[in-house]
Amino acid sequence: MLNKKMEDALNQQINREMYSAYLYMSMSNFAQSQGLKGIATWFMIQYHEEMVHAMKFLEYINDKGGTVTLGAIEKPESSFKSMLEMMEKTLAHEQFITKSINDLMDLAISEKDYATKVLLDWYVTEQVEEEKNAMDNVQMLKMVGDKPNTLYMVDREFGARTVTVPTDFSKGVSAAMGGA
Ligand code: OFO
Repeated sequence: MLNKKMEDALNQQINREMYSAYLYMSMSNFAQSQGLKGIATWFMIQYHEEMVHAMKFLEYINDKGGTVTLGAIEKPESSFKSMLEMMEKTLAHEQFITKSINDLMDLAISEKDYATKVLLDWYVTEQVEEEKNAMDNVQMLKMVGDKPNTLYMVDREFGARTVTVPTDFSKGVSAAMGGA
């Protein structure tokens, strides 16, 4: 059983993960509109990662006999001054998500909800990677300069990213991730 406080907080986090997916879908679309197909690919893969984050919480609530409550997803920004600004906003968003996961962890500990704490350990580790990726991207864009001709060169590098997470949740996200 999940207590109500924990259940509400996990449901709120599903919404935040879905917003993350929506935000990165929007960023991908913006990159596409600027002719930067590689950056668009990078953000679509990020979208898939966020869907996994959301689905893992959803599946966990169901596994614990709780109730999943889906809320409205906020409208994401759809236009950016530059690719650098978009990446800086990605980093700021990931820092916000890290804080949100840490708050959930504080709650799990104070509620002595050890099962949820084990689930959250996965997200704590994941957020280290999420922030690192965003920081690396910001640094790269600062180094090469945020001009169309140099962006064209790094665009291929962004486009080399491949999907490493499941994209088919029809049999559940845990099954798709091999029980992880
Ligand atoms: Fe990008 O980590 Fe989930 O939201």
